[in-house]
Amino acid sequence: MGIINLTPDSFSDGGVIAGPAAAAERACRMAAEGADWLDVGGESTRPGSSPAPEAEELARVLPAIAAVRARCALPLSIDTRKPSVARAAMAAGATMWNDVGALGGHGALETAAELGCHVVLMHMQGEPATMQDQPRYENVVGEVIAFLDQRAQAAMAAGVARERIWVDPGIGFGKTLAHNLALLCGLGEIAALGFPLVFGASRKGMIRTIDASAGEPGDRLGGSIALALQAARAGVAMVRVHDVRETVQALKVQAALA
Ligand code: HH2
Repeated sequence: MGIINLTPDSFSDGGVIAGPAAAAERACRMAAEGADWLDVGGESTRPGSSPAPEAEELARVLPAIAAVRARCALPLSIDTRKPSVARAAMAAGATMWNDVGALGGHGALETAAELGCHVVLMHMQGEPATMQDQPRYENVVGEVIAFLDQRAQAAMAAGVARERIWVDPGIGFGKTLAHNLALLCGLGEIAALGFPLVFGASRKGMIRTIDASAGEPGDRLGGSIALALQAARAGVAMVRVHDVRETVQALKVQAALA
């Protein structure tokens, strides 16, 4: 899954994709590089970020989705916590709702059921503004599994079809390095819930915590690929990445070695 951020403030690529034409250009490139899905986002959820106003988020993502749709046939996901944005994105051609809030927002479950789209339910402890202040768990893998299970059950009870549900442990969302590493080791247990797993660690801060020389997010390609390969070995169905070409190449080589 290739990331297309239309945000001025995303942690790694804020402001890089400046509008619909640039989004379509990036989408075509990612399609040629081997992406299977594209995830369009108009609100940063990096640690310390503030929510984007709805009108702003819509103005960022809708023209971009239309421009991407016009040039590229790949299925599109919308990365949003707002039901209104998800609804508008589906009307514009997206077919997946990637919600870092796991459909916890007001009316989100009902909207997802009504839209009939794929949903990604992601685990986050706290809110982006403060989630990295002091993340705490007794048993991070167990707590993430219990949360994802509860959200999947709630989605199904609201009418979301089981086969449309994906789950994601939410690397870096209210987690220390130790928590993230424990989740990587626990991916097999999370997969045992029976839903396909999405995994996103591309360019994230855990790589800098391991390698202090990787201060800039753009300097974290090696770590991003190492994490994507480990996730794929553990059975993850989809890795969410900024660097599609390099990740696809690494995954192909790993598959050939198996
Ligand atoms: N990570 C980010 C955003 N959305 N969605 C899922 N399902 N899983 C993730 O790990 C995930 C996500 C954060 O990364 P990015 O979009 O690059 O940054 P920002 O939130 O600053 O726009």
